[in-house]
Amino acid sequence: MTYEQARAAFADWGIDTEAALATLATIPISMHCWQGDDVRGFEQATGTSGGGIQATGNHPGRARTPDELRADLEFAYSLIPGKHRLNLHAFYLDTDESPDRDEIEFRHFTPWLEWAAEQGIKLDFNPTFFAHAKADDNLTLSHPDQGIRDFWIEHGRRCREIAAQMGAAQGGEVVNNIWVPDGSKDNPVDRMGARRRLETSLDAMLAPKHDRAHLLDAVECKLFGIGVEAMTVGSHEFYLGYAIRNQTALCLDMGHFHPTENVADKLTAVALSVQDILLHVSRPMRWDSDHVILLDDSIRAMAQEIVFSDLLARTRIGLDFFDATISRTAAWVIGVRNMQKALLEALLAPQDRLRAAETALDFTTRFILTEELKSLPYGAIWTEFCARTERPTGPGLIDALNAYQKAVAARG
Ligand code: RNT
Ligand code: ZN
Repeated sequence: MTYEQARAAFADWGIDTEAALATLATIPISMHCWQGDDVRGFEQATGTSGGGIQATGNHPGRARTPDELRADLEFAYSLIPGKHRLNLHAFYLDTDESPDRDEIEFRHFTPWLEWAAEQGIKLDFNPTFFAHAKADDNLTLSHPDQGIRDFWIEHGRRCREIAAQMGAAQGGEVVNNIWVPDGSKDNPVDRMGARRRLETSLDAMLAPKHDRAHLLDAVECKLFGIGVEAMTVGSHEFYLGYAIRNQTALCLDMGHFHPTENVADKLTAVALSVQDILLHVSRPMRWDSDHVILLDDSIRAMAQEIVFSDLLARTRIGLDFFDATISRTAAWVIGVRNMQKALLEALLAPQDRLRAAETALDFTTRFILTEELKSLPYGAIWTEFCARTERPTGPGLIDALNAYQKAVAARG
């Protein structure tokens, strides 16, 4: 089907495909750097991330240096329509020095800034509270030892400073997302103590004021992780309350809830109390497994909630998955494009009609509508979106992805 035919099919439903394409082109996705190297970072040549997060698989081609990672990113962005962001973790610093986490500075990230400016890509940032000897007990900001807490508070402060400087350099907001692995494998007896310590540490970390135009702090909750099955200190209730009290953004990671929970449903509920929302779009399979996102119902529901509830301006869309069993660049490309496809489908929905049926309690019509809409020619609109920005679809995409994978497979 040609674009013009598809356009007419949507016009029959009162939908303007040009308007949908124009909106889609303005939505940046913050692509996570850590899919490129299995969450290893550049502090040490080997090692695992710890903190209950783990990439599994040993596919050839992992980026081993900042230059390799940047080359992979450039390739990935070249296959993704639109301009997007890069979400950088602190342990991806690019420097000949070996600063500890409580010693990092803006200058350790200058090569990233320069590269991003060249590419026309804006950076987001994250302190790294894992993959470090002082995090081996899965305790950082809530550690009973004041010295360890102070170490991580200093790391967090420095990351906020770095993110704010990035924002100033880029001329806009940088999201700085705070996730700590803190928790307990077995039933703790002092949950309150741990939570009070986390709160006090976060308060100390967030005390220095930065220009809101350059820095948006976010906090990320979690239900559980491997090794912290009994309690996560920074649970959903903890951070929801914290974000409301302190006016930070709240990060909702789709893998951080019970598998039967509908994370898309949470968006509007928290939006009544929290101004800014960060998403970690992910795909949990039985646990927080961080599979590459599919164009599945959970992603569609999330996109629909953002669009239908008019939350585009208040929601920063970041991705969070890491799969080392397939081409890492293909994982990025397909993941980001899936998020865009889901947004496109939401933008192409006849909202007024759906709402009218619901308001009239005509659930039969709403049901018929949602099911009939599934057969509309979204693919032709997506292909047009890609064609206009000279991005391949179909066999051309497969060839490009496979050729790059072949070229990086020789990396040791
Ligand atoms: C871990 C969190 C967190 C990390 C990244 C690497 O469960 O989802 O966002 O995945 O910070
Ligand atoms: Zn996450």
